[in-house]
Amino acid sequence: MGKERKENKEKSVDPAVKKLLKKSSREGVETIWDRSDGQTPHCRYGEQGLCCHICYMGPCRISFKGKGPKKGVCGATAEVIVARNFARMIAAGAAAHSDHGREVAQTLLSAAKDSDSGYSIKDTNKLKKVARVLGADVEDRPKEDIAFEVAKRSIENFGQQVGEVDFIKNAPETRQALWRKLNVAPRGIDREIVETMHRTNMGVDHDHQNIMLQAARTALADGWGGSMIATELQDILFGTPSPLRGQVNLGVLSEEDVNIIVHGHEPVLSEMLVAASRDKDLLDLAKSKGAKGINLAGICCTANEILLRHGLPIAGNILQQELALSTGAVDAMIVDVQCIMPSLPEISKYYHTKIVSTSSKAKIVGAIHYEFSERNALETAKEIIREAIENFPNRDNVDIPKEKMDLIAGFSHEAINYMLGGRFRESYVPLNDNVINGRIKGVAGIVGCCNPKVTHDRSHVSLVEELIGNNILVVQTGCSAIACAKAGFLIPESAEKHAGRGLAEVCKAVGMPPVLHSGSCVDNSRILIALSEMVRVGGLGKDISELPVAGAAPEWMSEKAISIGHYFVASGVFTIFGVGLPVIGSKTFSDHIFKEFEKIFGGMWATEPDPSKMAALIIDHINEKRRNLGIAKGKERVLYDMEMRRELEI
Ligand code: NFS
Repeated sequence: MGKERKENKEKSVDPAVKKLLKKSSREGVETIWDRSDGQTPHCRYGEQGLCCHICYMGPCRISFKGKGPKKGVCGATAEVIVARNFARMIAAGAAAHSDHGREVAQTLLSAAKDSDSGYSIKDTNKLKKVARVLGADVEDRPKEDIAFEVAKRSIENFGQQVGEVDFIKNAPETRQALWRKLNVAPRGIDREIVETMHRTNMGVDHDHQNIMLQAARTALADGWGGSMIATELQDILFGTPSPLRGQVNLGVLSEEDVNIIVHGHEPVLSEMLVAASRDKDLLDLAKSKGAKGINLAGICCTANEILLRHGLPIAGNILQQELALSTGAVDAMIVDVQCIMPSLPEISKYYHTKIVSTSSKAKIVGAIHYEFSERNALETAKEIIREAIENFPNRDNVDIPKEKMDLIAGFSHEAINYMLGGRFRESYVPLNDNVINGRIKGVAGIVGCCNPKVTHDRSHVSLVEELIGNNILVVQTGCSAIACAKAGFLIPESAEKHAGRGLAEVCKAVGMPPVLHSGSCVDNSRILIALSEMVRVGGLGKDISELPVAGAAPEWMSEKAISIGHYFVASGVFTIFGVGLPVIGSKTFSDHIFKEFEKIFGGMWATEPDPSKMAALIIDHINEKRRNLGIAKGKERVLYDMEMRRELEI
């Protein structure tokens, strides 16, 4: 792989990336692809999950070749080593998502308590809906009181020692019953993460199956806990997304405006930057420096957040963060937490960009630090934007690629409900009906990162193209959504061009694209709720595991993706990861999560690096679920009569 990768592998399918890679190379700027090449061949023990550095009697490795060691120094077998490593990835991923959720809950608490906090409650309907799930009284109470209780109860979900995380009540009854039977219903978010870290210490849990049950409880504490708290409470604070138009790719940067990129994950920061970027004094200051205005664009999941709620442009996904600087047109890149490369200040030395860190949890040597909190949010946001404006005249060596693409985003669970059922009878019934009649064969959640070990964006784009061509409706989040948006799949016209006949008919009737952008990675919780709603509406079985659905992360790299994968599997979804999985070093462990898991959870893991084979696995799985439901034979094309049209009309 290493040799092939260095010499033949295309680095990206995105022309904007290719152009800027040439520019970077000409200018002697080292990028992630250079460093990735420098790491090849990757350590095989690490790639297969067979390296153990949990204690210092090692590090140990397991080798199945010749006389190499078959056990760690302590006696740990391959399956124990792999299980501990995998569970720790899940705990780390769950911690990242959940800490994000905690910040949001604390922001909601400030908004409820303190009218000067700079944050307020934007979506009262959502507030009431969430409050009801949490068992809070909503009648005749000021919204601040309800919000206070929602925030407090959400914060308690983190430290709770017994009981159950509240939002698992959003899952179908049968699924909740299974979790209780297996003893994996999460008690408290922090508790499950801590217990996984304890159990995977040297000398504690030595049963790979038992470790994976706790890992499931931890992942569920993420998907149905921390991530869901992040999504639901962000909707309350910043508004529930509904479909809107936007633009994507590095061509959204402007020669005439002050370009500010906001990069990271938490909208608590980006929402304030959006507000500050519209400040009249700052706009005047920008003009006084020779700029036309202020252009705020995003990278990574923060990009998805500001797109979904404000229609602001996305400059790119994770692998484009360094290249954005290479355009020479970014006056400041403002970062908070997660997926931020430590190389940014180094690259900024070649250009004029200021890298601004804002979280006490995430400082970078070489960046300017502006501490950001709910208390000083707007003022800090304005100061940072002022830095960017002052930097505008220092631009030099500007070369912005022309590539940019339109997209529609904002398909929250609520928006899908409304879009399909209309204002007066919001419902998933039309979706289920179209799945039952075979126009839509099934639904696939295609999510996750990009990874320089494989061609950037290629697997996302080719997998999604094949799925929609086979009448599978695709729901997306994270960097995968950005990849497919750049390829032009997220506009309604793409139904005509790329979707199969049945799916195209539905898209046309509703006016939606065949690929629905649902948000950032914490918004994968929206997909969990959508799946639960499909079960609740009826006709497709009693549990998520019976639905003709699947999930995939074709270019994953982050521990967060592993946590997402595991909570989808533990929720009953067949989930495939591309690139590779650090588990294949143990056949016993791989068989457990690739095969035996289906009998335990009704969902299982798979790994397949080839996007076309991945598509085939998803299509086969969906067809099998359709056969089990007795809906395998989709009706031949039926011309719409008036009643069917009404059903599909908004
Ligand atoms: Ni998700 Fe968002 Fe992208 Fe991967 Fe990183 S930005 S939280 S982890 S790389 S999809």
